[in-house]
Amino acid sequence: MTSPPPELDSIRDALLGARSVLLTSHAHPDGDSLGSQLALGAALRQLGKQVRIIDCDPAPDLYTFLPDLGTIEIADNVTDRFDAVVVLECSSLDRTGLGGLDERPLINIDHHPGNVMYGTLNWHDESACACAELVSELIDTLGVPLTPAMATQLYVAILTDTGSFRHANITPRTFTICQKIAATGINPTDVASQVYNNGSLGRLRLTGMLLERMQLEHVSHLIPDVTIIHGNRVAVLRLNDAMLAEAGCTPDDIEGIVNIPLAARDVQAVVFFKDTGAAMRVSLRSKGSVDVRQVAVSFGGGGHRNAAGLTIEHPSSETDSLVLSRVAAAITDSEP
Ligand SMILES: [Mn+2]
Repeated sequence: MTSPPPELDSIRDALLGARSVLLTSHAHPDGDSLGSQLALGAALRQLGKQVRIIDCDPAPDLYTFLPDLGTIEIADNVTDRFDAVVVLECSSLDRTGLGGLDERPLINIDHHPGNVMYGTLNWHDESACACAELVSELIDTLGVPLTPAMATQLYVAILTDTGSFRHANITPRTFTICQKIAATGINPTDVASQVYNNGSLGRLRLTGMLLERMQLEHVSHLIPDVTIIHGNRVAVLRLNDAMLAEAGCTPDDIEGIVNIPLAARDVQAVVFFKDTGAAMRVSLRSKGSVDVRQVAVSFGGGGHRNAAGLTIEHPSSETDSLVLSRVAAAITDSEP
């Protein structure tokens, strides 16, 4: 276990001294952003703070079961004044998609590589498996005991951000926090069932369609000067609105499907192209030391080494090929 970072005390003092607090997180919320905001919000409310949570996008339907999800407001802009603003899970302020945050006292709490330290106070810890790990320590430091609702929120964040305890950055701290979560009496099996066994039939149909049409690329085909045949290292999934309609799905139903091809031993990386009409959203996943974050960053995106994303404003077959060749290069680079 590492000792508490000095930032934690400053952040605690800033929050204890504030009467009104705004919490926000990134666009296209995920389990970690939602769980982290809701649990910290609940803790601050217990301390008598006036708390508002404002995100620019609504939560995916999957998370409807999260306690107090309805307290999150959706807006593009913040006009009211707050004594403190906490930005969770964002490597830069523009990730919030929220205007009007610029001149406020900002507390930046994040675990993404490449955080640009935009806050007045910054707590950036890449070793955390989820932002919720940091939030959980903050709640502890604030002296607020975990309620079952907060425990559920934090558990969903950790469960989803670690891909059900499979990804990197799972440390003794992760299990210490999960021990505290389980000690509140919540049933982790029930929570996991809500997250993973609660999808629509449309999602199941869509999964079948995506896998049926999956392309498997040979690294040697993607990088002309590589002569060794590396096998089916890159799995490529492509989604468009017509497929969503045919399967009877909403874009919410896609969450998590990108990880499925990693189940095959040969596959080292997944590229998921989502044609959203105007821009192309691309999700990248990889195994081990294959760094797809660098690929995402080269297109103005970001994320983690094994899970990253980017948006291509003017998609074309050339940009698609460029993404694939850079992913192939990331695989080649990862090999000794
Ligand atoms: Mn996260």
